[in-house]
Amino acid sequence: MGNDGMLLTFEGIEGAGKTTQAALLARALRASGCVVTVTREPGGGGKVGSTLRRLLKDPEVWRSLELAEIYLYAAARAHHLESLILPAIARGEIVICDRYLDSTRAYQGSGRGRSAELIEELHLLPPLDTRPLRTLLLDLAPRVGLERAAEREIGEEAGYDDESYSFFEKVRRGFEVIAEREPERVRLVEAAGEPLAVHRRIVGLLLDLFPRLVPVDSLGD
Ligand code: Z5A
Repeated sequence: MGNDGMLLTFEGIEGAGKTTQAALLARALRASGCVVTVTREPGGGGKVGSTLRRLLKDPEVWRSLELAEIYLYAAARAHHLESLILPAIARGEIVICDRYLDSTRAYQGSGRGRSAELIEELHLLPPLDTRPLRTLLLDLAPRVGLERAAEREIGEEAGYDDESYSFFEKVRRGFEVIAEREPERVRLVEAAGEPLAVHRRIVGLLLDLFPRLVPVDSLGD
């Protein structure tokens, strides 16, 4: 298709379907001729990313952090950008990232009430000044998202699942405020319904960037 390299991100609360939708979109984009790299935060970018992910998802660790949590997410993101995202964009690839800066704004800023100014200031400095061209914000009631995540995680480490619904309501509202502030970049997607129905909504929201994009269930492969 010959698009220039770019960063697309998925955002939303836990269980909203970001990972599922990132995989479906990658399939659709590849079928249209794009080279696609799918990655996630925290955790993208090899050993440093996975080590920081383990640390940031450990309840004993994150409960003990204050402003340091913002710096740790920023450090993980800076490494992710340098080691994976920016080189892929430079090669002309479409990078799809499952969570990015808006998660820091919504979780650390709106959810935990930590300094929004610090988050913004850090993300003015290279390489953290890299912004997605388009962000798909999957919007879902926290009760539904946490039920989905709990079903999947039976027997696995649950991470944030003991957070209260009110915390996730604050996070959801934080995402909504970002979408209201930046409507051109951030597109709100109704995340209820079958995965393929959500995927078709997302394809519709990307046709201005990828006019030949076709939902995976219409590919006929
Ligand atoms: N975090 C942060 O605080 N600050 C930051 O800056 C960043 C992150 C970058 C990462 O957790 C945690 O890091 C996250 C915020 C914090 N904590 N929380 N909450 P993670 O990576 O382990 O988890 P997650 O990002 O929240 O993703 P998730 O739980 O895997 O959810 P998801 O990717 O949105 O959903 P999914 O995996 O595609 O789907 C979840 C389940 O629902 C699965 O069984 C699917 O098959 C099912 N599913 C998916 N779509 C549907 C539909 N449409 N209907 C029904 N069922 C569905």
